[in-house]
Amino acid sequence: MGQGTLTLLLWLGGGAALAPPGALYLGIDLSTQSCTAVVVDDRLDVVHRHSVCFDDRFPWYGTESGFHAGDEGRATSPVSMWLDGLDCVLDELPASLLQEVDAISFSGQQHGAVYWTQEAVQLLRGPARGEDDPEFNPELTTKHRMAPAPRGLRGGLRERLCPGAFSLKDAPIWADASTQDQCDALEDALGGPEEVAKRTGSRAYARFTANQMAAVAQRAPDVWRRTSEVSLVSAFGPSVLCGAITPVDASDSCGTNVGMLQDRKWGAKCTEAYGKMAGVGGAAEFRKRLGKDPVEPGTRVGTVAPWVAHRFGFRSAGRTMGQRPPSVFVGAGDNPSTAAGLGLAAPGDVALSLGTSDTFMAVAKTARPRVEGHVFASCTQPGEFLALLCYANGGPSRERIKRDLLGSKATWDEFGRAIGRAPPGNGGVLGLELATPEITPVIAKAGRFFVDGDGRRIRLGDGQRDPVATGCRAVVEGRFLSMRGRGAALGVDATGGRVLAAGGASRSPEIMQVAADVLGAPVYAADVPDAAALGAAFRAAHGASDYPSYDTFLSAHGAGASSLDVVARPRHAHLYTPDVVARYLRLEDDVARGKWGD
Ligand code: XUL
Repeated sequence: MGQGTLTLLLWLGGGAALAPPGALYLGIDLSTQSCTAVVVDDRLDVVHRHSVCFDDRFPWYGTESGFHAGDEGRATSPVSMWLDGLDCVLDELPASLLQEVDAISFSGQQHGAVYWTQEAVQLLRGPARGEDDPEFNPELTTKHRMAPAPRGLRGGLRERLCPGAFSLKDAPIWADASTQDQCDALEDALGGPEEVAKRTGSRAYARFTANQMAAVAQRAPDVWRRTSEVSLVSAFGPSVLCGAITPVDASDSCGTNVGMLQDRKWGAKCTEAYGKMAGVGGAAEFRKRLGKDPVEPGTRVGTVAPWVAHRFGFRSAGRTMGQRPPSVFVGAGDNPSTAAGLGLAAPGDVALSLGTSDTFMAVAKTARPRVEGHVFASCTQPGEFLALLCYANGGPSRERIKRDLLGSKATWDEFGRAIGRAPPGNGGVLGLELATPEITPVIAKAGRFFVDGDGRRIRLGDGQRDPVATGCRAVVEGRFLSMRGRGAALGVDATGGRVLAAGGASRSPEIMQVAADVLGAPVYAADVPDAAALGAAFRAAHGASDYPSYDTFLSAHGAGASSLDVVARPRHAHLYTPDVVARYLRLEDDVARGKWGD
């Protein structure tokens, strides 16, 4: 009996229902660099994927890797660019698929947020029946977006919502490092970094949303005054589709420093501390802007609004008898959503995501928050957790060493071949490449830091036989050595388990071999590169099902971790001893403590 027949029988039989036959589920990832949609069918097989890269499609916004780096560590993305990305992705999905979509969920870059005005509620709601608004031209498609839309061109998400719905046109994002003062004030108010970590899952981090909000209040009183509510990116997408501001999930609320890890509400003590910061105007003012308390994973937060359904061709109530618009399930941060897409569930398995930022994570039944790293609520299993290390210098640092050593036109294949030329263990040479300031550990400035096997500082080119190979291998080995050393304390440990890899760099066999050797476990790769969007599609399908457990839901469909292929097995693990790991952590710590000078 084929899987399809089985699905149908189980569904008709009325047991723990698999997804209804013919149903489609849409996952959308609003990430730093792109907006990506993945559609899965009732067997959770991917039937379509589509991605819009912000820099390439909307060059007039002038972003690099999807954001603007400003002074003093600031980093923002234009909200209107996110709306254009969402608009394009939905507009370019085949209409025949959108018509069959039953449920939708989102993944969003963590920590970033949009600032809504009072007017947003009205603008989001749109015309009641979707089609009756003469002001807006529903025929306008994203084909028009091959160039900047002329002023007054109506019809798209941006034209409807910008500028009126937002008090801040450039949203602070996770790459922002400018709010250390707010972080210090929070830690002082609560009694130190450990206290903040115990409550919120992380010590105060500059990129976390509440610190960003307090900084906006201080720097731009007018913006703060006009802000009625703030939504994390993972709640922004659902709000646009539902035509109403929808709540955030408990996992993403843990990326704010004001969401409580254990009781999953906005925390009163933190709110009080923020309320006292310059410009905020008191705890009540701060609390008001956080909106509704976070909700548990799997919560249905609404249905697609009539005007959105009309614009993109989703099913809409009232057009045909008995037709229901797609349900929208609460979004989640991109890292938890990636874990969901990889089906990360078994103890011992860790997820390795190598994108703009590099992350290393594992699920946990109990939380062990520490001063370094993060613990978030799980986005799939109420009551469980996800421990995570995040490095800001993922893709950008590999990109920089590749460009500097191999030239601006060098491909990732050439980078891989260079790694392959240097021996595993790199003759003792260790390296740290920082294209931007780092968050794990916190390092305030970019730079290139290399030591030889005796811990002496070296410069690439001074005496190595093949400095290009040594440099490329050092940077890749270094990241995994750091993850192994720092992850163990947080409970993210691959030994004896598996490494489930995702993200751009997971496509390089050489990088994956280094991961297997250094982390000491076989590496499995998801055959879908867009694990965060896939996780969102899986979560939507699970939300629409009556399976209580996400993991049983995935395994009933033969999806998730069990379906991944092994891409590298440890071959040289014995070379990466605890001593090598300790040497690497020392290198990072020395740089973090400023021992390398300027
Ligand atoms: C996680 C973090 C990044 C962003 C990237 O804490 O800051 O991984 O989620 O989108």
